[in-house]
Amino acid sequence: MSSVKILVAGHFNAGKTTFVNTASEIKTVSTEKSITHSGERAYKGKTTTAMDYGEVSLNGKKLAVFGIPGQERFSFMWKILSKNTQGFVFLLDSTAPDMWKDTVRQIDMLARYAEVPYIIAANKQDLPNALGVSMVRERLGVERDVHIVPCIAKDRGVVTETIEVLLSKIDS
Ligand SMILES: Nc1nc2c(ncn2[C@@H]2O[C@H](COP(=O)(O)OP(=O)(O)OP(=O)(O)O)[C@@H](O)[C@H]2O)c(=O)[nH]1
Ligand SMILES: [Mg+2]
Repeated sequence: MSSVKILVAGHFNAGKTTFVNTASEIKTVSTEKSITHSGERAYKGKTTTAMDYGEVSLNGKKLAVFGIPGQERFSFMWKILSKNTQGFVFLLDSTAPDMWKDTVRQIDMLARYAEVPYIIAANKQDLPNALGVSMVRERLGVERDVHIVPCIAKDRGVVTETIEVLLSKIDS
Protein backbone atom coordinates (compact mmCIF):
# COMPACT_ATOMS: atom_id res chain seq x y z
CA MET A 1 0.00 0.00 0.00
CA SER A 2 1.46 3.40 -0.94
CA SER A 3 1.82 5.92 1.86
CA VAL A 4 1.03 9.62 1.80
CA LYS A 5 1.93 12.30 4.32
CA ILE A 6 -0.50 15.17 4.79
CA LEU A 7 -0.36 18.12 7.15
CA VAL A 8 -3.32 19.75 8.89
CA ALA A 9 -2.60 23.43 9.53
CA GLY A 10 -4.54 26.54 10.53
CA HIS A 11 -4.80 29.24 13.17
CA PHE A 12 -5.08 28.70 16.95
CA ASN A 13 -8.31 26.90 17.92
CA ALA A 14 -9.29 26.16 14.27
CA GLY A 15 -9.87 22.45 15.01
CA LYS A 16 -6.62 20.79 13.85
CA THR A 17 -6.28 18.33 16.76
CA THR A 18 -9.98 17.46 16.50
CA PHE A 19 -9.56 16.83 12.75
CA VAL A 20 -6.58 14.50 13.26
CA ASN A 21 -8.33 12.65 16.11
CA THR A 22 -11.51 12.19 14.05
CA ALA A 23 -9.59 11.01 10.99
CA SER A 24 -7.30 8.57 12.76
CA GLU A 25 -7.81 4.83 13.04
CA ILE A 26 -5.02 4.55 15.60
CA LYS A 27 -4.72 6.22 18.99
CA THR A 28 -3.27 9.60 18.08
CA VAL A 29 -0.08 11.14 19.35
CA SER A 30 -0.92 14.39 21.11
CA THR A 31 1.31 17.12 22.52
CA GLU A 32 -1.40 19.26 24.09
CA LYS A 33 -0.36 21.17 27.23
CA SER A 34 -2.19 23.55 29.56
CA ILE A 35 -2.38 27.09 28.20
CA THR A 36 -0.60 29.77 30.22
CA HIS A 37 -1.28 32.66 27.79
CA SER A 38 -4.28 34.48 29.32
CA GLY A 39 -5.85 35.58 26.01
CA GLU A 40 -5.82 32.03 24.69
CA ARG A 41 -7.10 30.51 27.94
CA ALA A 42 -10.40 32.28 27.30
CA TYR A 43 -10.95 29.82 24.43
CA LYS A 44 -9.92 26.51 26.00
CA GLY A 45 -7.65 24.81 28.52
CA LYS A 46 -5.07 23.06 26.33
CA THR A 47 -3.18 23.76 23.12
CA THR A 48 -0.95 21.74 20.79
CA THR A 49 2.71 22.55 21.47
CA ALA A 50 4.55 20.41 18.90
CA MET A 51 2.35 18.19 16.73
CA ASP A 52 -0.58 15.82 16.37
CA TYR A 53 -0.17 12.47 14.63
CA GLY A 54 -2.66 9.92 13.37
CA GLU A 55 -3.01 7.31 10.64
CA VAL A 56 -5.85 6.28 8.36
CA SER A 57 -6.20 3.99 5.34
CA LEU A 58 -8.18 5.54 2.51
CA ASN A 59 -8.59 4.73 -1.20
CA GLY A 60 -5.88 2.07 -0.99
CA LYS A 61 -3.39 4.46 0.58
CA LYS A 62 -1.96 4.61 4.07
CA LEU A 63 -2.12 8.22 5.23
CA ALA A 64 0.11 9.73 7.87
CA VAL A 65 -1.85 12.72 9.16
CA PHE A 66 0.13 15.36 11.05
CA GLY A 67 -1.27 18.45 12.78
CA ILE A 68 0.78 21.56 13.48
CA PRO A 69 0.68 23.86 16.50
CA GLY A 70 -1.27 26.96 15.44
CA GLN A 71 0.57 29.78 17.15
CA GLU A 72 3.52 31.53 15.58
CA ARG A 73 5.59 31.02 18.76
CA PHE A 74 5.69 27.31 17.88
CA SER A 75 6.48 27.97 14.20
CA PHE A 76 9.91 26.32 14.49
CA MET A 77 7.90 23.10 14.16
CA TRP A 78 6.19 24.14 10.92
CA LYS A 79 9.26 23.69 8.74
CA ILE A 80 10.15 20.37 10.39
CA LEU A 81 6.61 19.00 9.96
CA SER A 82 6.38 20.23 6.34
CA LYS A 83 9.28 18.00 5.29
CA ASN A 84 8.13 15.43 2.70
CA THR A 85 4.50 16.54 3.05
CA GLN A 86 2.45 15.80 -0.06
CA GLY A 87 -0.51 18.07 0.71
CA PHE A 88 -1.97 20.52 3.23
CA VAL A 89 -5.42 21.04 4.72
CA PHE A 90 -5.61 24.61 6.05
CA LEU A 91 -8.43 24.94 8.59
CA LEU A 92 -10.37 28.06 9.49
CA ASP A 93 -12.86 28.48 12.31
CA SER A 94 -15.80 29.73 10.20
CA THR A 95 -17.18 31.61 13.24
CA ALA A 96 -13.95 33.56 13.89
CA PRO A 97 -12.96 35.64 10.82
CA ASP A 98 -10.58 37.81 12.89
CA MET A 99 -8.31 34.78 13.22
CA TRP A 100 -8.18 33.85 9.53
CA LYS A 101 -5.21 36.10 8.80
CA ASP A 102 -3.05 33.66 10.78
CA THR A 103 -4.10 30.80 8.48
CA VAL A 104 -3.43 32.96 5.40
CA ARG A 105 0.03 33.68 6.76
CA GLN A 106 0.64 29.96 7.26
CA ILE A 107 -0.43 29.28 3.66
CA ASP A 108 2.27 31.73 2.50
CA MET A 109 4.94 30.27 4.79
CA LEU A 110 4.26 26.54 4.48
CA ALA A 111 3.84 26.69 0.70
CA ARG A 112 7.49 27.76 0.61
CA TYR A 113 8.56 24.76 2.70
CA ALA A 114 6.66 22.28 0.49
CA GLU A 115 5.29 23.27 -2.93
CA VAL A 116 2.43 20.77 -2.92
CA PRO A 117 -1.38 20.88 -3.38
CA TYR A 118 -3.51 22.35 -0.63
CA ILE A 119 -7.16 22.99 0.21
CA ILE A 120 -8.83 25.31 2.70
CA ALA A 121 -11.45 23.77 4.99
CA ALA A 122 -14.03 26.15 6.50
CA ASN A 123 -14.48 24.33 9.82
CA LYS A 124 -17.19 24.37 12.52
CA GLN A 125 -19.98 24.53 9.91
CA ASP A 126 -22.29 22.92 12.50
CA LEU A 127 -22.30 26.15 14.54
CA PRO A 128 -25.20 28.56 13.86
CA ASN A 129 -22.93 31.60 13.37
CA ALA A 130 -20.57 29.86 10.91
CA LEU A 131 -19.94 31.81 7.70
CA GLY A 132 -20.57 29.76 4.56
CA VAL A 133 -17.97 28.88 1.95
CA SER A 134 -18.87 31.70 -0.47
CA MET A 135 -18.56 34.27 2.31
CA VAL A 136 -15.27 32.73 3.43
CA ARG A 137 -13.96 32.96 -0.13
CA GLU A 138 -15.01 36.59 -0.42
CA ARG A 139 -13.46 37.60 2.90
CA LEU A 140 -10.20 35.71 2.31
CA GLY A 141 -9.78 37.14 -1.17
CA VAL A 142 -7.98 34.00 -2.40
CA GLU A 143 -7.60 33.07 -6.07
CA ARG A 144 -10.60 31.39 -7.72
CA ASP A 145 -8.71 28.14 -8.25
CA VAL A 146 -8.10 27.64 -4.50
CA HIS A 147 -10.40 24.86 -3.34
CA ILE A 148 -12.45 25.75 -0.22
CA VAL A 149 -14.61 23.01 1.34
CA PRO A 150 -17.12 23.16 4.22
CA CYS A 151 -15.92 21.10 7.18
CA ILE A 152 -17.01 19.74 10.58
CA ALA A 153 -13.88 18.32 12.21
CA LYS A 154 -16.00 16.40 14.72
CA ASP A 155 -17.76 14.44 11.94
CA ARG A 156 -15.91 11.40 10.61
CA GLY A 157 -17.76 11.35 7.27
CA VAL A 158 -17.02 15.01 6.59
CA VAL A 159 -13.37 14.66 7.63
CA THR A 160 -12.97 11.67 5.30
CA GLU A 161 -14.54 13.62 2.41
CA THR A 162 -12.21 16.56 3.11
CA ILE A 163 -9.15 14.31 2.95
CA GLU A 164 -10.48 12.74 -0.26
CA VAL A 165 -10.66 16.17 -1.92
CA LEU A 166 -7.01 16.75 -1.03
CA LEU A 167 -6.02 13.26 -2.23
CA SER A 168 -7.66 13.89 -5.60
CA LYS A 169 -5.58 17.06 -5.96
CA ILE A 170 -2.42 15.18 -4.97
CA ASP A 171 -3.18 12.47 -7.56
CA SER A 172 -4.02 14.86 -10.41
N1 LIG B 1 -18.77 22.84 17.00
C1 LIG B 1 -17.56 22.46 16.59
N2 LIG B 1 -16.50 22.58 17.41
C2 LIG B 1 -15.29 22.18 16.93
C3 LIG B 1 -15.11 21.66 15.63
N3 LIG B 1 -13.79 21.38 15.47
C4 LIG B 1 -13.19 21.70 16.62
N4 LIG B 1 -14.08 22.19 17.51
C5 LIG B 1 -13.82 22.68 18.87
O1 LIG B 1 -12.95 23.80 18.74
C6 LIG B 1 -12.02 23.84 19.82
C7 LIG B 1 -10.60 23.81 19.29
O2 LIG B 1 -10.34 22.54 18.72
P1 LIG B 1 -8.86 21.96 18.62
O3 LIG B 1 -8.97 20.71 17.84
O4 LIG B 1 -8.22 21.93 19.95
O5 LIG B 1 -8.18 23.12 17.76
P2 LIG B 1 -6.64 23.25 17.34
O6 LIG B 1 -6.64 23.93 16.02
O7 LIG B 1 -5.95 21.95 17.45
O8 LIG B 1 -6.10 24.25 18.44
P3 LIG B 1 -4.56 24.61 18.80
O9 LIG B 1 -3.76 23.36 18.75
O10 LIG B 1 -4.64 25.18 20.18
O11 LIG B 1 -4.15 25.62 17.78
C8 LIG B 1 -12.36 22.63 20.70
O12 LIG B 1 -13.23 23.07 21.73
C9 LIG B 1 -13.08 21.69 19.75
O13 LIG B 1 -13.98 20.84 20.41
C10 LIG B 1 -16.27 21.55 14.78
O14 LIG B 1 -16.23 21.15 13.62
N5 LIG B 1 -17.45 21.97 15.31
MG1 LIG C 1 -4.27 21.43 18.45
